[in-house]
Amino acid sequence: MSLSSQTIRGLAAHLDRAVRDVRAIHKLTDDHPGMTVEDGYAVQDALRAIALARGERLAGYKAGLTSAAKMKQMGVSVPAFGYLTDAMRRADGSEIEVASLVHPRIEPEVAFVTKRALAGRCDVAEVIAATEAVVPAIEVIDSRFENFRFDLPSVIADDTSASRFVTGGPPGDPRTLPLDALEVVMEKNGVVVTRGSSAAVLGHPALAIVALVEHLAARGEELPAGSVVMTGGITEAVAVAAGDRVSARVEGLGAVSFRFV
Ligand code: OOG
Ligand code: MG
Repeated sequence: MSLSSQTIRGLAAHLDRAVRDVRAIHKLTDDHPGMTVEDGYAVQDALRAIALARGERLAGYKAGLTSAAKMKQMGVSVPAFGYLTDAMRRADGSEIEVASLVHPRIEPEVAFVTKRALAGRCDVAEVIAATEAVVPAIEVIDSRFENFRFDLPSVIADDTSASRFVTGGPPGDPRTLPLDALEVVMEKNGVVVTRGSSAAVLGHPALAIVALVEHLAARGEELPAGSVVMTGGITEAVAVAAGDRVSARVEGLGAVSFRFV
């Protein structure tokens, strides 16, 4: 850790203001070149504390940069984790206002909903046993940094670009689905924009949860029952604008769709 606790709180407030003002800022390492990944998570924790103090509730967590397509697109080569609050959630079929976002992009994901807490070291079988359902999802990411450019400490501080998430259905049973081989198709205005397989996420999306739980354990936290976990973009993310209708279909799982206005 290289930053003082005062600087960490200041950077979290700076990021929170950027979200509220819908304004892009310099990536944090421009002003704090010695910032580490640990500093990034400390800023993220402070940002989460601001959101919770405002009355937002923790809805779950996200793993990001878990597929080769995403790592290549963003120039970052290790996964990163973030939190999700109820204020980021939008219903399937709803409308999302582009004016509330800086430069939104969408990515298709498989989301897990947990029914039992997970803590410490676990494996894929334990993740599946603790999972209530898997659902098709689209994450709307919106980096607070200019030109959607960042490095690992900066994107971690920025809650890994989390901004909105939408889950669809019907919910699938993780015990019977081939979770490591689900075909995924994402469309924008009726045209296929990306396609891929859930295998793109670390070979098996439950492995993103194994890594998340290990990350939480190292910080003295667990993954609570009832969490939504976004396991990471299966394909590269795609920019969206007002008027776009978007959807993602996951083989064996159904679909999720909504509109940007
Ligand atoms: C960072 C967040 C990545 C994912 O699913 O890979 C992410 C970003 O690309 O802005 O959410
Ligand atoms: Mg994502």
